Amino acid sequence: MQNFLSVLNYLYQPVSHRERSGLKVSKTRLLIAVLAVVAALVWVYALLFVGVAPSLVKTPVTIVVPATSKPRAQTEIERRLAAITLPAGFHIRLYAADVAGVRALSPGPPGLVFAGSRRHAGKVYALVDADGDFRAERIVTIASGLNAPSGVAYRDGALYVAEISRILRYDDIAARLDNPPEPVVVRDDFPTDEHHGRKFIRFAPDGYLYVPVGAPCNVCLRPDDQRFASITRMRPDGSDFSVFAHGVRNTVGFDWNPADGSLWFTDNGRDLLGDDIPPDELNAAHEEGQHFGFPFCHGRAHADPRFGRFGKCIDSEAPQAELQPHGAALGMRFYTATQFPAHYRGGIFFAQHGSWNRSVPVGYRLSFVAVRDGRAQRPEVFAQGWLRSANETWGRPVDVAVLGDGSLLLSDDAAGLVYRIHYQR
Ligand SMILES: [Ca+2]
Ligand SMILES: [Ca+2]
Repeated sequence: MQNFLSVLNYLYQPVSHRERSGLKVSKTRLLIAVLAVVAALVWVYALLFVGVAPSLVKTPVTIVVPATSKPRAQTEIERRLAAITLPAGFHIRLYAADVAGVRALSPGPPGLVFAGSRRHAGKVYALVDADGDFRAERIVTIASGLNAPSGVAYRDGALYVAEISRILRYDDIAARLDNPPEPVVVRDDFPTDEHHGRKFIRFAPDGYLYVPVGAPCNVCLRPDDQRFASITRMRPDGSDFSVFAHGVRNTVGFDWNPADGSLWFTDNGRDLLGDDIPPDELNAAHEEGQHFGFPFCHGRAHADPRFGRFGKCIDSEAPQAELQPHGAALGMRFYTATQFPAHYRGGIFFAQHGSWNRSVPVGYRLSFVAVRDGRAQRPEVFAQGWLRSANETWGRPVDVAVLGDGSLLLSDDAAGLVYRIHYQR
């Protein structure tokens, strides 16, 4: 600090004084000192106000995917899928290939599944299985050039698409796959922040469209706009907008419990507290206005080291289940069909996209948690094998959907593939 003050003093002296002061500071040393000060200020700012700091431990996971348009590559994918482990009686097959960056899934009329995509793809797809063999023979691009159109929700003939700051609607879409209409802008006033800005959307049983707004940071407090770190909802035409749930860092998957109508959602835990805290969460909201803890409290009882003094864990809704830290729990669905054995009915399948900053990678799998009497039971791994070693994966599960026959679809944005899981003993 003394050196820093000396340098400042030197800089503010007239040149003639510098020459007289005898303080010898080479240009290189001065530059290093100034850079060090700037770096320190950025660090302090990041810690205090944004809540980010460089990760101390990081193992990059390489994604190795064969080009899927070649028949030989599809044979290779089938071979890899044969190595995915599942409970006895379950099978996983390729449902759709060449679906670049595929994210959320929303089944439409029979034989039609709509899909959003991540930023670089910018596309909305229709996966067409016209012949009913549970393999989409045609991938139609309904829209392209959109801003991270991650979320899609089909309802009453129309497809709703969520960009980062807009909700769009494509009317009569099933009949116009090859001639899609210009979209109607339902709302265009969501925050434009890209950090946690990608939106998973769905229609609730009550007909409202639910739209989350993630925290625009790793961890931060944004009292200036109560929409941040929330789940909002609106009528399909965009009216009657309100915040439904507070204190939600970043949910990328939710569904309603058919048993009691409660809203269940995954939430990704904050980063940079180490490999094993805090957990990701599975939450249940039973009424409007509940607070789920972020950024004060993570999991059931992890007070945030910086924001914990602004709110207590006991004053927020505890998660139904704590999930693997850094596993990145994303899309989830209640299993409401009957094809799968009784153990799975009424429970939740959820995708774990996989860690990006853990010393040993975790996730890259599909998990399940039974729900009994409105309570989540212990989570269990359902399908795994995409992560082939400590630093190589060939896929990253994103979203799940239940097809009309009771089988399960699973999207994979890294591989650009959609899989189908069915049960047959
Ligand atoms: Ca087909
Ligand atoms: Ca929470």
